[in-house]
Amino acid sequence: LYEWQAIETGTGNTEYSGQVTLGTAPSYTLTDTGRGNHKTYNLNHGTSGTGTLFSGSDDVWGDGTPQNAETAAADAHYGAAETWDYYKNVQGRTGIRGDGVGAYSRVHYGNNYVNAFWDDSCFCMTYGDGSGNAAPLTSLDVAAHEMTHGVTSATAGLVYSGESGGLNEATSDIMAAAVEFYANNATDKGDYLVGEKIDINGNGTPLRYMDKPSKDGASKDSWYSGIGGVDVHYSSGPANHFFYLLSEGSGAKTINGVSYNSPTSDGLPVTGIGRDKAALIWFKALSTKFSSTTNYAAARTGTLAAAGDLYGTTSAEYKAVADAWAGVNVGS
Ligand code: ASN
Ligand code: ZN
Repeated sequence: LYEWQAIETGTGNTEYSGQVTLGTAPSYTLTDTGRGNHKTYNLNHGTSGTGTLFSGSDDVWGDGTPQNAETAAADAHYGAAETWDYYKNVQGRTGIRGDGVGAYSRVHYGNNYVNAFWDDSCFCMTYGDGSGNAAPLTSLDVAAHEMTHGVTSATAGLVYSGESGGLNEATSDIMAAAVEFYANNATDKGDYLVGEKIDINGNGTPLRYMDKPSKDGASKDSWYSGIGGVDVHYSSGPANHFFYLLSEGSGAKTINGVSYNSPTSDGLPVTGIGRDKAALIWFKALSTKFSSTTNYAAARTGTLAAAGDLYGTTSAEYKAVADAWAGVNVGS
């Protein structure tokens, strides 16, 4: 009869995702009335409070350059909207807590701040402007990564240290890839790279690679006893690798112009089931099987249970989950 839709009247000239439409409120603020009133604020180099809600005399935001203060806001607002839409339309979850309530974003945090972060206490995410205040950390995958930390807190609550910390980080990378493919943005196409747009290394390389995590020089490709002692942004590697293998399978492949090669630790091939099914399995495991202390062995059990619920225990999907975990040295 009637489908309620987000109202998108704004035009965002983003730095990383080209020209996009934005959800705004009349005459005019960055308040996404179709998505839980998610708002975007300008910290203007401050480090506390909410700063100032972005407002303007027209409904055009940013000019695509970091010199224009609205540009980072347009990127952040767009990233929040795509993440909202992904969780709502694909995973059936409305809002980070599943209660329909929007979070908020803060951009232009501090000076030369080369990071972005989610904070449960403000239910908000924050973005630095990067090195020289010139490379904001506001790309779509970073936005989805940070907001997913909020989703993880509201669901499994994976403790942010040891193996559960690696799984927490991997969950953010996995869902960031899922959101990026879902958004299908012509300027920032879906990939299994993390942070490829923000040039955080200054040489064009991404922050992380999901097909072969060790390509970043620090992440682990496979589980080993003692991986719990590694920084969570690197102990995430086996789970990111698992997700790539489950989605795309082992071996060489080019997707949206990016070449991947994903060898398994056991040398056995994995046949992928596609990223849409893989993300459904991961999110179902996160939201109904994992707990705060889930480790790699338990993540295997939980994702197998999720695959069994979704596709049956005799399905090709169930077998692929087992094969992909074996490919990163988890399981029997
Ligand atoms: N950007 C980092 C992350 O989301 C912030 C942190 O260390 N938690 O992982
Ligand atoms: Zn993170």
